[in-house]
Amino acid sequence: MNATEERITGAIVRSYFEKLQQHLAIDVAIVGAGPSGLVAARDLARAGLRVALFESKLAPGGGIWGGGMLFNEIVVQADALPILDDFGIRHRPADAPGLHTADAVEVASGLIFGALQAGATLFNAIRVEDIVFHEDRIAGVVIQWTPIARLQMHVDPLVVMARAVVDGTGHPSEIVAMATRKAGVRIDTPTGDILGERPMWVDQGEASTVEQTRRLYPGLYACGMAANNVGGGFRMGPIFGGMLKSGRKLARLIVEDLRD
Ligand code: 48F
Repeated sequence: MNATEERITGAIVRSYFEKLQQHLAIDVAIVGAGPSGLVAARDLARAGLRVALFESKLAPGGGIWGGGMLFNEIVVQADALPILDDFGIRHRPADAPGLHTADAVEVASGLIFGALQAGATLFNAIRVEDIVFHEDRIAGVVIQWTPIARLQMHVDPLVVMARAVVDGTGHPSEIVAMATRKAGVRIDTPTGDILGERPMWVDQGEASTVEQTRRLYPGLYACGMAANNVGGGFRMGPIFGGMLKSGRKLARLIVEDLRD
């Protein structure tokens, strides 16, 4: 016995469960491994926090891979280039002042690699289907395998507790929606609820994505398009400086909050 086949399976099972066990109670749970969540994960892990990303799809990277309408190039503004440089991702000046392009596949794979190398852990094909609500704070995430959710199998989920939960789910801001609809909390917006994304206006959308990146309720934060949707910002299409800067800002805020 102890054939190679058995050893391979044993190695995977032991190694995966060790990883999972180390992340049952963490500092930061980031829901969605798009550009903003990946940048935040890297900065948070570098600050010494225990960080896990939960991504419902098999491949992390969110909306980066397809560039603009499947032309796999993205645009990044000059002021966000230091973040790409930090990850070692290449870029080129575009034929337009202040704008640069980068290969979408290099950006997606580079952000994923950079986040993991910094010490963040990524659980893919796992969907966050609910939040944990304890004594007026968001205290964790309820997780389930994506295929189980898709097949609508009647299987109870498991829970990961976290000091900070980040909605990085993009346009739908699913996690903040769970907080307002299911927990009935008033979040930090003028109405206490999600304001909803407005049509395209690139400059406004880019600025508001970063502005709206903040703590919305004790234990609950949003970044990227989720933050923009919550705050009623305009959409912006395949330009990514705002997403990258949102991730960096979010990490700074959480590091400050968790230090208290
Ligand atoms: O949308 P997404 O890429 O996040 P982002 O960081 O970046 C937005 C840009 O890609 C792009 C843009 C604006 O025009 O510049 O849209 O805001 O990635 C969100 C990720 O969250 C995952 C989803 O599969 C995607 O990879 N996700 C969504 N809901 C869940 C989830 C969930 N409930 N559980 C786990 N992952």
